Amino acid sequence: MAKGEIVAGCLAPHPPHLVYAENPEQNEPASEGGWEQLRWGYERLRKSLEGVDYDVIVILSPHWQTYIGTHFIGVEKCSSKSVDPVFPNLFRFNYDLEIDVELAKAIHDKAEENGMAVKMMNNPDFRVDYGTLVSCHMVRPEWDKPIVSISSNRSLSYYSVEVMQEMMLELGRSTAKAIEESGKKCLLIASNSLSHRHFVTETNPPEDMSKEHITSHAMHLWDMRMIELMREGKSQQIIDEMPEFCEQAIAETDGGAFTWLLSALGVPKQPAILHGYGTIIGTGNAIVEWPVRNWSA
Ligand code: 2X7
Ligand code: FE2
Repeated sequence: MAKGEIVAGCLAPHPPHLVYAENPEQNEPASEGGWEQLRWGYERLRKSLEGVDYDVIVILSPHWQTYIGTHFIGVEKCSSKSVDPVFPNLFRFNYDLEIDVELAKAIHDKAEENGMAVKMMNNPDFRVDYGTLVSCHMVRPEWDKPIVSISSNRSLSYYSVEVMQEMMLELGRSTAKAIEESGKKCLLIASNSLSHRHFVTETNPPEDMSKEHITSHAMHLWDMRMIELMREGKSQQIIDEMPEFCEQAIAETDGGAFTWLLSALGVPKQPAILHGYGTIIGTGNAIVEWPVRNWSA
């Protein structure tokens, strides 16, 4: 069997506003658009992935929070309605998706072999979190690929950012190894915003772009710093600066997804491609791709 591979890694943020603004048939609320800068960024990412052959999407979302270990959905078909608890006015999304349980179990087993606390989630009534749904929809609205859904172990809240980093670095290595052994071609997604300080009131309508901006200059500076490091291929420096970034920018990287992604990609020195940046209710969001398929061995 040929070795499996990661065809690309993506930073793909999940504010429900993006799906709301797209007006897909799965979502109940209707909008007049909004957040075009980011939606055009997603368009560029989809264009870049057009024609790339892959079998499965592997995604880690900070909105499936687990406190004892990392969990993996172990149910083959998930179908229900997801309502965002904070923005039920924007996101009431009907989904019907397939899980690659075989690959999920392979990553689970590899992580366990390497000393991590892990669990397969076998509840058939489990509601898939909106972070996973939004990022997957924006990257691949056709919903024609199975996914592997990985929880965010809240080791940062329970222990410290350093513990979170160590665990996500190991989970990333285990993910890469399991993928290699599976023979499958995978697209990896870290589903998170960058700076994450948001406004506490909503405009009317929510898509009024005359009110949308970053919450503070400090958040802007942090986002730009992180994006420049990605564009320069300085992944190790990103990992080294992650504790300050998480603390000072209240960054959503606290869920571990970004560290996991960089680790699974082998802490790349190759430059990432920025497809778009924009704010959503004051938070900073970047759509970034690491086109691993184009890198020579
Ligand atoms: O989950 C989110 C987010 N990360 C950022 C902004 C707004 C809503 O939801
Ligand atoms: Fe979020």
